[in-house]
Amino acid sequence: MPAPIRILTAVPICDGHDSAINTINLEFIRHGIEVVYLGYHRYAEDIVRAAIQEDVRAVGISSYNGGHVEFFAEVVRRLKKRGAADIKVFGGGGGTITHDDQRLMQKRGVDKIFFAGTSLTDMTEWVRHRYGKAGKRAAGGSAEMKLARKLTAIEDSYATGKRRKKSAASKAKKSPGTRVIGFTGPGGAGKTTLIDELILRLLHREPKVRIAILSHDPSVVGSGALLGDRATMINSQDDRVFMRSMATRGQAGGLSPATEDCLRLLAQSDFDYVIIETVGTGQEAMPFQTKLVDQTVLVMNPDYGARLQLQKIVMLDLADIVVVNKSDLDRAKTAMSEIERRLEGSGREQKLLSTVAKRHRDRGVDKLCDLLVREPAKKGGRK
Ligand code: B12
Repeated sequence: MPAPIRILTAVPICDGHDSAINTINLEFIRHGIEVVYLGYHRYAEDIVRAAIQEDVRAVGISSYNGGHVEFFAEVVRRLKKRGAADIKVFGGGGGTITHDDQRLMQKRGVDKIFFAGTSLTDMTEWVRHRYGKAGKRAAGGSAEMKLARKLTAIEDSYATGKRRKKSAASKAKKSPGTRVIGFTGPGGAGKTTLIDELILRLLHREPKVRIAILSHDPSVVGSGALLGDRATMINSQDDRVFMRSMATRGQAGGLSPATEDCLRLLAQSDFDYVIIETVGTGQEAMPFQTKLVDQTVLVMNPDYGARLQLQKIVMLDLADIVVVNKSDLDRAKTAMSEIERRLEGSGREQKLLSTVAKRHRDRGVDKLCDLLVREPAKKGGRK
């Protein structure tokens, strides 16, 4: 099996027309493509950084509010400047991009523009044909680009069944200054928003901090996946954050077959924090069965049903910290006291916090951040 094609899609700055790209994303993933969706109202630089970190074959831009000739060309120019000219740029914008514009855009390095009336099938076929094989990679590149390519090599070696024998380096322990934090919990609990708020705090607290995020989304029928966490993680689109989105590629339990190797690589790299987020998990999930993870956080929604449900959630026995997010909801107080009683039975010292991650400057998120920051002794002298 060849590894799935990975592309990144986005809508430019000052443009909120996302309905076209949402439709196109779904068609792509139904045909086996993994789409990292960055969202709308995005800067050229955010698109370029994400494309390099995600090591995608191409960037698809959907543009309706004008300025497309300059914007597409700016993305091409910045990719080239960063040594990533092998990442191609294509896109569309029905009633806005003209044929004359297209000619100009192609002169400036844009691969292809699709016009109104093109069928979803034709666009998908074109992408599969044009980007089906990895193009020639430019030699060299930044440390970030090299890391991104190594992650792709690991993922692809699993996808193609050619998983390499673990080298001594891959078995090596993580870097002593790196703290690895695992986040899990059911879908809709607000894990991604909570992590993004934590990243914001870490970036403010530690001016030189470097953070990696390994974020997972489920693969769907036909092996494509919509990797959409970047669209929520606005604060994490920063030069000090290296984010990689992974599809589960058929594995149950919240992570991908390649996760452990990818996590190990990140934990051996020069990051202060590595944050790993599972897909929305079920009651039986125990995703962090690796010594690489230092702390685990279970994020819950107050609406989990009857108290009896809590007895069935395995992670309530295993998590170091349990967070009841969305604690502005009516049921939050009851949830806190029911979960507190449930944790008493685990026989472990666990912390319980309530947060409202969507609220700016939420005190609960501040407290969680305090619990997660490295103690000075563990800093490893990197700064
Ligand atoms: C739907 C729509 C809206 C919706 C958007 C909903 C949403 N969440 O997306 C609403 C009503 C909110 C809206 C608002 C506005 N809109 Co409006 N909108 C449209 C409309 C009618 C359709 C766009 C669309 O989604 N088409 C559906 C897609 C699937 O089809 P398509 O556009 O033909 O695209 C084809 C290809 O281009 C390709 N494609 C498109 N993108 C991509 C990306 C990739 C990667 C690929 C491979 C292919 C591809 O796919 C299709 C294949 O057939 C267009 C008019 C038009 N006919 O284009 C105006 C239009 C884009 N809007 C316009 C304007 C002015 C606005 C507003 C500024 C109005 C206002 N004053 O408030 C706001 C701005 C909103 C914002 N925040 O940016 C203008 C833009 C004019 C310009 N650039 O000069 C247009 C052209 C209408 C017009 N003729 O005046 N809009």
